[in-house]
Amino acid sequence: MKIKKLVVDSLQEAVEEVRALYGSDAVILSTRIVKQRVIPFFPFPKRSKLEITVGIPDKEDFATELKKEESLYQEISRLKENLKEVMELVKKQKVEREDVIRDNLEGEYSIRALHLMNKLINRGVSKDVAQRVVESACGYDFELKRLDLKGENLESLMEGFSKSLRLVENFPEEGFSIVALLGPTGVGKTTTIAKLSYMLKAMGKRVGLITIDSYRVGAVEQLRTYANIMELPFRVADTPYRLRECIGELSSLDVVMVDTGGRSQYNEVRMKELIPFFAKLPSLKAYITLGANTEERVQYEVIEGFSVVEPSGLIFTKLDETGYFGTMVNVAYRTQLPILCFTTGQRVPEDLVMASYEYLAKIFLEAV
Ligand SMILES: Nc1nc2c(ncn2[C@@H]2O[C@H](COP(=O)(O)OP(=O)(O)OP(=O)(O)O)[C@@H](O)[C@H]2O)c(=O)[nH]1
Ligand SMILES: [Mg+2]
Repeated sequence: MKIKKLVVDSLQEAVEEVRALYGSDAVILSTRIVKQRVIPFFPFPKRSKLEITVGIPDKEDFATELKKEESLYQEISRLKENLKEVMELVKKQKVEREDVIRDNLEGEYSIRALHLMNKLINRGVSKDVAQRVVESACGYDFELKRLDLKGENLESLMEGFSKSLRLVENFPEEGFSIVALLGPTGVGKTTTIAKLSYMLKAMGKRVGLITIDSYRVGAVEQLRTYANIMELPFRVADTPYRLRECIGELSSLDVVMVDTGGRSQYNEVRMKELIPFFAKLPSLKAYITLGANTEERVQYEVIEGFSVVEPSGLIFTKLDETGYFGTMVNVAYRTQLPILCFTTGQRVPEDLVMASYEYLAKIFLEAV
């Protein structure tokens, strides 16, 4: 922008002159009253005039601006092109993966069966597990001379899962049971206990809550709040002895849910702390709680770490935070631990789904 100064008689004149001289883009930046000699070189008389400072936008400014914008657009379209290439690559890789399976197994399975296998693989199920699941839903088709799915995708997947994965069948158990949730920090143990307690109460079961988590600030209050809302008896047990006392106090109920503090599987001391709490506790069902969005390798480490207490099964939380449900299938298949339930969001009590082969099949077929 160029700056010019003009001396005029009035503001009205200034506006007109600026417009006439520099066009409509020019702007008056400031004004100042100055005294000017009426006759040049004679000190007197003097009269008041208006000095104005005018800003005139450079023609080049606009051009540079335009150029900048143009290069920005070019950059965006270049990025778009790159993104397109990446997407193409991903698609190609998928097809290549499919081809690998086709090459290896084409002679053995029908196209339908291979297609279902690929659906599983693309959502993170390992090849060997996917093959095992689909194979167990297949029968030999003499016409095709290949293994073919016995039913439609949904029924086949349900059958395949039912033959390869275990689910907890009798929850809650008949009579008195203690249900403890163990797992890493923040996976959703306390929230899941609240959801399960609500469900059990709605089923007409008498439920009590105990927390042994006096480690984290606010942990006791978190569970106490849920207990108050649901009007359930609540106890805090900070020692293994006190836990047994609390269980004794609540033994006339059907289910006692025990919440534990989250801990890292790498912290051996914190892991071993769990042993005296749960060792030789009759009617105990301990469930390892895993985030479905956690890397598969880490999930095995978590299971190994928390197996200081004999696990009765697995709970998968935060299904709403991943699209790769295959990890859960791999973990449940390889450990052969039964799945109790899934959680699908933060809402208590809504976001809880008890494990079923139908639900598992549906999430892979995007039918939920
Ligand atoms: N998106 C999502 N968030 C969840 C789910 N379940 C629990 N959360 C959230 O995860 C956070 C931790 O939940 P908590 O229940 O306190 O987890 P925790 O395992 O008891 O945590 P610690 O006791 O500290 O180990 C909270 O913000 C929950 O609302 C779920 O299924 N999906
Ligand atoms: Mg907790």
